[in-house]
Amino acid sequence: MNKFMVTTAIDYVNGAPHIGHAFEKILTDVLFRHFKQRCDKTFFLTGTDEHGIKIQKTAATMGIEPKQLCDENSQKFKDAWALLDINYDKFIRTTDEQHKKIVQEIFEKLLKKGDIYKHKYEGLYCSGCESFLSPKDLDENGCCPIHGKKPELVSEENYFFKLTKYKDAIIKYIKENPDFIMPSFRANEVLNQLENIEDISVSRAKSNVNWGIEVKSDPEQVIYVWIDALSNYITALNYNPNGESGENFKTFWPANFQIIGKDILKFHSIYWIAILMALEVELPKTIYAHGWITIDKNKMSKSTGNVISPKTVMDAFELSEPDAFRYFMCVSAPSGKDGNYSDEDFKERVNADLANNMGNLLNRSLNMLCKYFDGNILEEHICENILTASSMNAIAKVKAHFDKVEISEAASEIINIVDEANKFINDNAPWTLAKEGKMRECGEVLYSIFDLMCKVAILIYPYCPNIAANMAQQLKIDINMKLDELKPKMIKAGKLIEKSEIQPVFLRLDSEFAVKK
Ligand code: ME8
Repeated sequence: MNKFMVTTAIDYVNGAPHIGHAFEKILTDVLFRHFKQRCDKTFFLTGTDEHGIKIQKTAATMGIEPKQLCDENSQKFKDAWALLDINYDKFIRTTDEQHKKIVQEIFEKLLKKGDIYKHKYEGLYCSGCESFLSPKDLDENGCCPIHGKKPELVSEENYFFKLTKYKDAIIKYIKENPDFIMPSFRANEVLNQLENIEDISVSRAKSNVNWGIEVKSDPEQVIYVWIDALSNYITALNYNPNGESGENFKTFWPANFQIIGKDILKFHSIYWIAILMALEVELPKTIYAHGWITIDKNKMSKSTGNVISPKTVMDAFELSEPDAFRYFMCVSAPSGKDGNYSDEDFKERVNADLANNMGNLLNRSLNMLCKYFDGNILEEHICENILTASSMNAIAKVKAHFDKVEISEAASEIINIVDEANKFINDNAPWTLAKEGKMRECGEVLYSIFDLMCKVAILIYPYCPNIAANMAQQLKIDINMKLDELKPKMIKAGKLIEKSEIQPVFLRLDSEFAVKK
């Protein structure tokens, strides 16, 4: 693989980021950092979605201009991602001039092609989804099943996109490309939704919604959020619908993975794909839908008052680095399924995996090396054994999981070899071997732990970049190495560490809980 691109959904800026948004950005960042270890040219795109009735209304309620609300809240997302070490290459805002201009051109191109047409329409509009719903989408109370609110009856003359024209091509594409929708159990859901699709409204009358991108050839209409929002994935790369696109588009498109939540899969695997087909642009390789994070098993909502931000968790546990939170978010849900955050689970899981299991193993092994060998690895200690095989196998397993965006499952493979190494050290008791004067055997046991921990440091790096860098420093390896460079017997003979250089890898979390009960 010589290039890799990944995108996240772009978040609405009518509120501040919460741990659900953080979950998605962390999963994507971990995936990205993993593929950076396999590939030289990489691009990670994220950003904020800033137009639409919801933002217009929130700003009006606050008595400020929508742009001011967008500027303030978009910055909150950037700050949160900085706090969580989200290593994106570009942060797009749908209020960026370049984005707006290209969206207008995309719209005009589809209009000229006849894929967009004007039509008088009456429909039920959910401002939560920023979407028209059909009566069969509603629950038994006539409410939107996602937002629990009754949609508004809207009657307007709008532009429509001929989604139905692409129905058969999309069905065929999904059936012929089993990796297109991940996890695969979601593909049937999309195929079912495709059965009932209709053409979709892609503009709103300016008299009803003014916070949007104007239709160039008809300024009384604004381009309605989904065509605006979805296009971000290519406007960010400087796609040009009428001529030669920018270098980033030529290098990175199509994206390898587009990571989004399960609630917006329909928009991505149907609407977005149809738009790309209409533009005759290549399709992304995989759309991956993650599940949702609940808090203490409850849906996060402003009305329940249980929305927590990643910063709340970091502050409550006095974390100076985001590694533990990143790790927990990744392991909180099996691939594509919902996960749950609770302070107790967070604390228990990271203390067990990162402090007791991984951190202590390295720490006590390094201390023994100092105690018995003055921190030196001797030529006679260098060996291969069962742990070498397990760690080399783990690399292949981790890669295979990442190919399917099984980020939680990949973490389990890493922790499994740490467990195995803990068992190995306990079974082989280097402290007893030292007491019995079996120094070569003692050194071999310690060596095999360090050699395994080199692989662990590199494999865990995407999840816990700071912890991994600390481990790599103590093992004297380069944290930026590629996965292909991982080999048996990476540590050479010589001084590995001074006692004074040994540092704990991760301290147990024992502070106050984040959510005060
Ligand atoms: O949908 N757990 O924006 P958004 C996990 N602007 N993920 C969650 C979550 C939770 N509790 N709550 C939200 C939008 N998300 C559009 C996207 S893309 C062209 C436009 C996820 O701010 C959600 O599934 O409502 C989505 O992927 C992302 O956060 C942004 O949600």
